[in-house]
Amino acid sequence: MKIGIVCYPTFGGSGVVATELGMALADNGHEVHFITYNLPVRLDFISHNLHFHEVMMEEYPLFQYQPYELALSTRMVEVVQKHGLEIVHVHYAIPHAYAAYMAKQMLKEKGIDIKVVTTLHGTDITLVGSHPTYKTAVEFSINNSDVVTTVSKSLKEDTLRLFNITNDIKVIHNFIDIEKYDKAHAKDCQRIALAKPEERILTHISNFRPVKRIDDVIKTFAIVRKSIAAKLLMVGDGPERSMAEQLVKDLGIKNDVIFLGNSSEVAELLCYTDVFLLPSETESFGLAALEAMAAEAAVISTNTGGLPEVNEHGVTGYLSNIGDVEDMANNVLKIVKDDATLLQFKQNAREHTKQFSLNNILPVYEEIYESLLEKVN
Ligand code: GMT
Repeated sequence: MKIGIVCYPTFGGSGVVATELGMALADNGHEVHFITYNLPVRLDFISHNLHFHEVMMEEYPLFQYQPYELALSTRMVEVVQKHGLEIVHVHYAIPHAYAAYMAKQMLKEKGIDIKVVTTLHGTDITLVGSHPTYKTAVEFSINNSDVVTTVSKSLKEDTLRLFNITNDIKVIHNFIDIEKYDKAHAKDCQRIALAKPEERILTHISNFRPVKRIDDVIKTFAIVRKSIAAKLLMVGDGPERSMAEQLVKDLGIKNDVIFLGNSSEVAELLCYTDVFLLPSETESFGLAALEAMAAEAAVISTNTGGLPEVNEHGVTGYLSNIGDVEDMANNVLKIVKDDATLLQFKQNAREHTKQFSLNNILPVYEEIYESLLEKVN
């Protein structure tokens, strides 16, 4: 099949899922075309099956805001026509689903019936999409996509609760290529470079936005640090980073917290991790937690959104109420109290990820594309 993928090419989860999906589809023999404003950060190869088309913006003094949707839909029309794409799969509704709808209408005038699959990822529904500024357009583009998917049951419920949805919504959980994490494990994991043998390693990875509650990561670690020797790895960057660095200083734990910035070597960094912290305010799925679990890390998270679908309480880690840093710290201590308990949680976490393996989820997307094309023929 010839498939276009539209996503944010950054470190955010929706871009990661879209990129991993595109690479897996190309690996499976499909022709995949990424249509984005930059090369996606996780795109680690370009093959004869994998293509990248940059969305170019034209500056003009009249524009206070650049009309990105126009540039994107124009580029989609060009790429679909030039390469004979059959499907465009957009990740994150804003503005991608809207731009895809416009492209579909423009192509219809040229006698081309392009099918649009929209995958909703989270904040495009919960924090941003349902805001009155965007709600009407988001609702319209969801209802006018050929297929709509959400990355968790919880996000489907949120979508139905927040919008007037007339379209069917399929739940397709996010996935990971588990083997990638095997390879990282097989390499010599140089744990000693970051922590002493007796120290436990806690990790947080995100885009450091307020929704991630970075201060709770640090407060949880500060409580844990009072009882045991440990290091905290902070991976990522974003608006809350300077607040986080200041809080670390204020709490007197500067020597035990390492800020590593953005990294595309996530599997390699996670191979050090004992416990992954994700105390988010809301999380439609929590891909970062799943990646950590694949690398054999236990997960301490909040119990919001789709997190209970990923992190099994008392098995792969623990779930706490939002903001309950005492509970989160106690849960960390329960897990790391001895090597045998820690090992059990780590093994459970790894085992649990198998149901989210790429090999299980990829055929589900392929079936959706195939059924859309059967409707055309
Ligand atoms: O919140 C992020 O880290 C980025 C955001 C995105 O759209 O890039 O993530 C959302 O999509 C991810 C992939 O489906 C999910 O794993 C995240 O839970 C979701 N974030 C939120 O719902 C806050």
